[in-house]
Order: sequence, then C-alpha cells, then structure tokens
Amino acid sequence: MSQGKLITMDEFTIQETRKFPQATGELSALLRDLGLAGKIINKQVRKAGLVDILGKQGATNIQGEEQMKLDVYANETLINILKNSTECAGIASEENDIHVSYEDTFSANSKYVVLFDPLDGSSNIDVNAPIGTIFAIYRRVSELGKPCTEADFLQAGNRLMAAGYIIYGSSTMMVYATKVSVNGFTLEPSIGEFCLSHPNIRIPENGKIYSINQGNTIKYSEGMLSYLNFCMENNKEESRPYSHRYIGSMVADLHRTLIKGGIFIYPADKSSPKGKLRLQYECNPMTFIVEAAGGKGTTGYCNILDVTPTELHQRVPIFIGSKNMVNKVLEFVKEKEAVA
Ligand code: P6P
Repeated sequence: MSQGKLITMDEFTIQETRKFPQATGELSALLRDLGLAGKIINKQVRKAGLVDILGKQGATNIQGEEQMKLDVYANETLINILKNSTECAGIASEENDIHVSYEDTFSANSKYVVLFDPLDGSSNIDVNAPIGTIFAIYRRVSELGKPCTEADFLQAGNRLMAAGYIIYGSSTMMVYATKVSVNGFTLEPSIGEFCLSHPNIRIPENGKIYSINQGNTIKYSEGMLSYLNFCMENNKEESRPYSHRYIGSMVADLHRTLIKGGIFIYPADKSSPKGKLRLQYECNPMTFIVEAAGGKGTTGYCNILDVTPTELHQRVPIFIGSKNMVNKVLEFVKEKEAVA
C-alpha cells in the first residue's frame, strides 16, 4: 500500500480485477453493492442508542414510518440493495424462512446469489457491543434467465466465490476474502468510503486466546471438558499461555481471532446436538475467510467447507482459528467424542 495515499475499496477491487484478464468485474460490482448496504446499515447502528430518545422501537417516526428493529432494517436494506444490483439473482437470509428469487429479467440473468446474516449478534445492540453483517457469495448452479432455485443456496462452502463481513465496532470495517486473499477496509466517515487498512490479512498459526461460552460447560462432552482443562492446566505456569475472551458476537470474536490469532469454539452440547451457529451464512463464510488467511475451520469431524448442506438454516458445531490451535483441540474432541 503506497505510503499515505488512501486506497478505497472500489479502487482496490478494480486493481484486483485488472490482475486477472478474464475477470469481468461482476464480483467486484457485487462486493461494492454489499459495501453500500454496510454503510447504510452502519448509519442506523451508530444511532441505535438514540432510538429510545427518538421513539420506542415499534413507534412511528416523523414520516409516520414504522420504527423497525435494527435486524429487520438491516435485512430489508440488504434485500433491496441486492435486488437493484446488476449481479445478484437472489438471496437467502437468517431472517427469511426461504430464499428470495428476484423476478426481474436482469436479475434472472445474474450469475451470483448471496446468503447473509444481516445483523449477527443483534442482542448486543443495547449494550453497545460490536455486531456484524456476514455474507457468502456463490455462483448460481440453476439456469441463467430463470429464477434462482433452492439448490443455488445449498452449495457446500468449498464452492464459495467470496465471503466477508462488516463489523460495526469501534470503527466500521469490511473484511472480505476471495480465493486469492483476505483484505480489510475501514470506513472513513468524512468521505463515506471503505479504505484499505488491512491488506493481505494472515491469521497467526498460533494464538493465546480461546473463545467459548464457558457458561455451557455443564452441557459439554468429555472431549470438550478435557480441552478446557488443558487450557486451564497450562495457565498454572508463569507463562500463562492461554487467555479466555468471549464477546458473544461471532463477527467480533472471529475478527479478533483473525487479527490476533486464537480459536473460537461453539461446539455441539447436550441441548444443541448440532451446535448453535448456522452453516450457510455464519460458519461457511467465516471458515472461507479464516482458511483464505491460513487458518482452519472444522465441525470436529470434517472441514466445515466440505459439509454438504441439506437445509438452508442447518446448524453445525464449529472450531475455527489458528491452524495449530484447531489441530490441538481435535486431539481432544476426536479422541473422546462418539462420532456425531
Ligand atoms: P451464546 C449471537 O446471538 C450468536 O448468533 C453469535 O453471534 C454468537 O457467537 C453466539 O450466538 C453466542 O451464543 O449461546 O454464547 O449467547
């Protein structure tokens, strides 16, 4: 990155497109559309705390419009922006039971479909903790010129074309991965542009932080308990090799893991035998990003990206982060777990 010159995400994606003569720029255009949606959502997220002053959730604003819950607002924003995109045939969302096919001719001839969690961790809004939008981009498998089908949204993660997230934290950042690299862009509010701030992100092979909701310990398997004991046993030494951090917002916990190294775990437990987090719009996109940065993501029994989806909202256990830490936890989980 040239010293001092800000490179906007648009400039960066155009530069990247030029490296591949066969590239058409369609994926870049779709990423720009997602960046626009992120900026619009960001504007509302930043004043979320003021809703109580401006009017209770569910109240009507000065134009008489129903005050939307933020996650509904984020969902509507993404659906509308992508409907007007020239590159998206349809979407699937954590907020919608089934996929949405855009019916206009232009969209029916578009190459890509997008899955997203519009506002992950939204329960953290009222405590001002970081939240995020997660997205996954696939090339459609259905016939061009016709509406997209459910099969377009049930592709394994190893068929992803790109994936990313927007984190609404102390700053607003968009991080996205293609098969080539992972890059992070920080929103510069004075010009309203995402600017390259984290070029070619690589996750450290090792880390010191393990991130898991230890409140669920009583429900964990023997293998998981052994791993947690391993982490805590090691802390008896002066070196304190492990620290525990858990924000309770997947995008925030994984962004820290990506930048600093570490491991994030949401395992299966007695009350959630398939885990809690959703394969298609949480675990697959985040694993695509982490693996593109040199890390690893697994269900405990196979790579997350190799899971063949059977339903749009299915859940999987997830162990994701620094490669050496994920391999270490597998010594415990594989060793002690009955095959799920
Ligand atoms: P728990 C937020 O509700 C979320 O979907 C993820 O963002 C987060 O990692 C997880 O659930 C937190 O779940 O059970 O620890 O509150």
